[in-house]
Amino acid sequence: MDLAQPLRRPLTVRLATPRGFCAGVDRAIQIVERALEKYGAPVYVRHEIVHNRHVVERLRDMGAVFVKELDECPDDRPVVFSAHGVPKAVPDAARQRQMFFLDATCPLVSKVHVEAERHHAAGRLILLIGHAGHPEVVGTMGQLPPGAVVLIETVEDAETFVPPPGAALAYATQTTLSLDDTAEILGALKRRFPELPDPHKEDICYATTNRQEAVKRLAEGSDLVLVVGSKNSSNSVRLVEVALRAGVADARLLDDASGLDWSWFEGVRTVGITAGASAPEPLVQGVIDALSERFDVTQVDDAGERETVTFKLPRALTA
Ligand code: 2E6
Ligand code: F3S
Repeated sequence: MDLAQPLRRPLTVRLATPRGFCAGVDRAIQIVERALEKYGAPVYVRHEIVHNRHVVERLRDMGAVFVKELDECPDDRPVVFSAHGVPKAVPDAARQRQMFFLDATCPLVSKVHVEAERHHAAGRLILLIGHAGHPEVVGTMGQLPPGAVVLIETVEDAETFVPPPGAALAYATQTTLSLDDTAEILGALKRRFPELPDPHKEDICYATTNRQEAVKRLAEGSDLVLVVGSKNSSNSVRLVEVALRAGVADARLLDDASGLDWSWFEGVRTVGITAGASAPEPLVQGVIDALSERFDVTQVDDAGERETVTFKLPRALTA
């Protein structure tokens, strides 16, 4: 024993299962990687492929060029659309310019697009529960003509929304919402419009659901919950909120170990760690390593179920 070293105080680290990458994120990142392999650099990517700073920086280093709009891409290089989905006008414009594009929209987002089209074709006005300005919401609204979708962000919106006389209604949701907040909004809508389908028919995806359930379990026995993820990642931000709502005294979002602030750990004996659906696992390991340097860490893995969902890559990349 090195007597010069002060004794490190004990800290229990509880790890959530499942955490980190979902099947849609894994597929989206692979699409960019394989496109770079097959077509060489540069490969253009419209919007951050997923909302994670480290993922974007790594792909940029490999030759991906991230742009906000299709106008910024040349006609003669491949372009990838992000996992969050795009308004119909985007692939339409790419086709018009005879560009080669790969659509990395998560299949579970595409499913919402198809459902929205189905409701519209059946003459229903769609209430989309989601966050204004988020690319998934922009993409889903952009599947249909203006006025076909009304955005509902809050319980107050649900209580004050006035449908056009005689309108048939349907709803759809963003895939990464808080399950509890969404249930409240849908409850408010259902009280006013009993003909709407049951609230459990929302479009929150399996990965969002599983990560929120896992973070609730984590919150129960922890003094602090850390969520590895970027600030613009909706599902990661929701994990912080869900943990706080489940009663943990403090919950923080951090991109990586460099975001740790030791003042958070005063009086903390058990810290829970999870990661958003777009956060790479090595970043979680980096946080554990940083904690292990400072504390005498005992690691406990949560016994949650592992996920087995996978999505196929576009044929252009596998042929
Ligand atoms: C696409 C759809 C849903 O901000 P958000 O949580 O939506 O996005 P990411 O990139 O952090 O997570 C993955 C994802 C992609 N979720
Ligand atoms: Fe898809 Fe859900 Fe991930 S919608 S990208 S599986 S968070």
